[in-house]
Amino acid sequence: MQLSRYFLPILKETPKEAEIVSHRLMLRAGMIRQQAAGSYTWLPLGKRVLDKVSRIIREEQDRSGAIEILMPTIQSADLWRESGRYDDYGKEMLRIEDRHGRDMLFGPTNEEMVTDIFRSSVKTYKDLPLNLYHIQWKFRDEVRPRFGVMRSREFLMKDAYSFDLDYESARVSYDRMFVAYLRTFERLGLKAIPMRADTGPIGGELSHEFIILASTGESEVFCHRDYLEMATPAAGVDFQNAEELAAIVKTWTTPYAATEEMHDEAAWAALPEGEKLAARGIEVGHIFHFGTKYSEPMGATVTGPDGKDVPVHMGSYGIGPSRLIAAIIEASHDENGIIWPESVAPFDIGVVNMRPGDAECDRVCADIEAAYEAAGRSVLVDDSDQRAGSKFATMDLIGLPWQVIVGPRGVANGEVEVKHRASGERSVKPLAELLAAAGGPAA
Ligand code: 5CA
Repeated sequence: MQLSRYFLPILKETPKEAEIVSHRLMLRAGMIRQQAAGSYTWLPLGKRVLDKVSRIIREEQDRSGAIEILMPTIQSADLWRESGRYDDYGKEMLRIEDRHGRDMLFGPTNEEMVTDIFRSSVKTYKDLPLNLYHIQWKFRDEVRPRFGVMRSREFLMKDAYSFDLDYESARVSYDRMFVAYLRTFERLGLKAIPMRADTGPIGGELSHEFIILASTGESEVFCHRDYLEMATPAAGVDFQNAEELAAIVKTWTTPYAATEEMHDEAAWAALPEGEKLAARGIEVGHIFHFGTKYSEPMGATVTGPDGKDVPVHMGSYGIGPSRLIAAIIEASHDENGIIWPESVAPFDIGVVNMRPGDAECDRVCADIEAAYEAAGRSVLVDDSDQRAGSKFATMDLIGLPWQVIVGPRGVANGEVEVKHRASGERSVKPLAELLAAAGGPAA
């Protein structure tokens, strides 16, 4: 992609309204644009990251056996009257009336709708377990939308819903998502710590929040230092093996970890001082087991092996891809800009053409782009006529993992300069070597 043909509205000034670094950098790097309080357009650079994050989430959901659907954003109030949540949900719910005077709402979550889908087609325990998920926009009329996409009113959520015959099998479904979440966050370059959490308006008695430690986090959290060193389950984990899943969950829930609402002062006091980690954190995922809270009032039953009809046991599992992007930036940036983990970078490589219009420089940039694109790696070529300093600043700001600098003197010698954004290391490479390495690491 040539920058001259792209849409990358970089801001030179630091936006005053942005209180935290991720919000500032997302605005400055032309990733998002505010449309109204708590609502954002995803500009091309931001959209690429959002798609990459969603793809990783999707791959790990699929690997665990969950099945993707897509439910509408606008829901009928009648479903929520059945569960009793229509009145309970309060002002956070955006209520809408259609032309026939019917009460509708913009979905803040989908427990009722998915329960309705389930009850209309699943009748027997033989079709269980089942886990349906979607990645869809939600709206919550937050009292205080803030920090950009970290706490917005319209935001993207991956929400999965599990259905099981009884409590024991529902626990296995919970463990399956728990393990899928550990893998998902690791692939996003994050260290997420599962913490016992309050269930709020979703309900139920068992719940974990997945928390990224960051000084700008909204929650106060308390955990054992051991979490910082724990190894994430490998890709080969067997999601059909209940014992294997339970063992992983046990390892990850045994050391102390709790959010402020669930904090146990006595258990905390019993920990040796050097093992305590009290910090602030960002909630990037939240999983719930709530049994028959929705299936019972909504009549979502299955016929069990004994021929009796029983309400299904359910859980729900949320991740916020839009919030995650802000969390990744909070965890990975420096004074010059964003430092993307390779797995979610909007482009893999940024090429800086130091003299656009120079036939040799243009040709070398085009060759690099073609070689890497052919190997499935994306390239953004800065072919603008900005000053060199401004081009370097833009590359650092948008945080692509690798930068390749193409100037007339180097090109005359058959060389380019390669910079690794995270370490800042630079090296001069023969062009032939760089082209040969397409498909492998760029340096
Ligand atoms: N139905 C359940 C699980 S599917 C649910 O709604 N859970 S939740 O309320 O905890 O939200 C799930 C995830 O969505 C959160 O962990 C967070 O990552 C994201 N999220 C929630 N509210 C917002 C918001 N206002 N802005 C951005 N992301 C949000």
